Amino acid sequence: MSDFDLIVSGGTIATASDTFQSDIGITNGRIVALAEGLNGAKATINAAGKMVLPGGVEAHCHIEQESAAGIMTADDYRSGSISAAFGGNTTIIPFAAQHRGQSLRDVVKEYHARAAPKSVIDYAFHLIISDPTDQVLGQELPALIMEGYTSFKVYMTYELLKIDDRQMLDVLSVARKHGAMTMVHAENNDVIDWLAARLLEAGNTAPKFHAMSHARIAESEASSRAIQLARLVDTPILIVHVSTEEAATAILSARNKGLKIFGETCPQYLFLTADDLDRDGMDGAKFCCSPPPRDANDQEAIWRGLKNDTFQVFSSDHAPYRFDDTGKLNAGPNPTFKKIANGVPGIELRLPLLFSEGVGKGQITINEFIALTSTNAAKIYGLHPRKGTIAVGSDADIAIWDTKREVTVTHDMLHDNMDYTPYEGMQLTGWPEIVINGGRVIVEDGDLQVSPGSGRFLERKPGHAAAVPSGNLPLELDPNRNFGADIL
Ligand code: DUC
Ligand code: ZN
Ligand code: ZN
Repeated sequence: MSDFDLIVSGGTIATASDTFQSDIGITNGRIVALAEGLNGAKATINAAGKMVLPGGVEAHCHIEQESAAGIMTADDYRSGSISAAFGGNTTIIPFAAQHRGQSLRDVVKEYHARAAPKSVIDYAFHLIISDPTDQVLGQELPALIMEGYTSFKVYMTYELLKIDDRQMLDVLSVARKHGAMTMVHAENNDVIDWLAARLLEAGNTAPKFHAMSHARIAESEASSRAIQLARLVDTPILIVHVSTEEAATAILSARNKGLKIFGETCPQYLFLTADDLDRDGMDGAKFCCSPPPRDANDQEAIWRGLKNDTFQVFSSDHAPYRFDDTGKLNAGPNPTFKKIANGVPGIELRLPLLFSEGVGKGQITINEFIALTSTNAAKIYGLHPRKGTIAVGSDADIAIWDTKREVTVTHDMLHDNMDYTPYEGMQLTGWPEIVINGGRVIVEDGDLQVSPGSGRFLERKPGHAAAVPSGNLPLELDPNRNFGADIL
């Protein structure tokens, strides 16, 4: 009789903290042994000469989600999860997005119906709260947190999604009371609208003006404000998709005061700039996302932030809108920058981009890479240690990488349902070749090995947000930190 269902033998394992040689013994979807010289399995994968890493946890992606303007993403749970899997991911946490007037409970039900028959990898949902009514704040949200929907995103911009500061305080206090994590899209809506109105009045309609209207001040002001609101309520927040040096500095300085402020950034802020929005004709629309890509100085600051613990999470913010009338050009072939669907794809390239340009070029270590792309997200969103590491007892979620493989990125090689990639032509070194989720080999030999619907929904427990380590100093060092907490 075999001891194990599967052994991964001979590889070099790396986690967020260690790099070591070991075989991995897998039974019933979990890692049950880490030792050299394991044998006795129904199947063995020889990983000699390869790096064996925890599968990626993609914690910010928009899949089968309608935008507030009613545009559906190009990827559904089938293509989105398959593309994620080919990119070395074993868990996705997309959004179940509430639009105004909708019951959160109904939204969650709908997203389960979308994901369950189609996802090929494990998944959880963050909620998007755009309508924090008394019913939502008093009943639906607390009940959903208790049922395991323990993270949600709020928007400080987008006319149809944004909440005001008072509503933000309400949401944060529910998060505090029930132990949930709040993700914040931090951009000042009035600044953006004011600038956009003036640009349009002057006839400046091209995609590049999207970047101008989303001024960096809009992001840094809103980030600082969100930090102060979180400080007032005394609850953690995570500021998503940070693009500027100023916003990164605000996060790091809050962390250095011991506040539980977390930061996320994305490939578009390392590898694209505002100049990409100024490509010929409407091509710049392919690069319109919010916040927009910035400049070389910001790119450097974002790299620094990945190294110095400003950012704990590196996500794709995969928001796939095709370059046609179903997506980017939904409002016609020549829309003003205000009418271009916001978002860029990146779910399959997130890990190869950061591996090649970060680990390969000495910007970050392999262990930092794993922390940023898997372990920290699993911790912050309540999935660790089941997800995000290679350890006895964890799910067997593993990506086996050929760290020497050279790849020239073309859209054709990707598995999403898009018609372009912003990273076309980039030369990358290192690629995930075999991907295992819950002990199932899901990608091997360039092929998908499992059926849609075989991914599992991941239940989470509330309270994890309070347990996540905070910034660099002990909490007591900020004397004002608890202001307001006692009245909530
Ligand atoms: N901005 C968001 O806030 N969400 C999706 C994509 C984008 O560009
Ligand atoms: Zn956002
Ligand atoms: Zn997003």
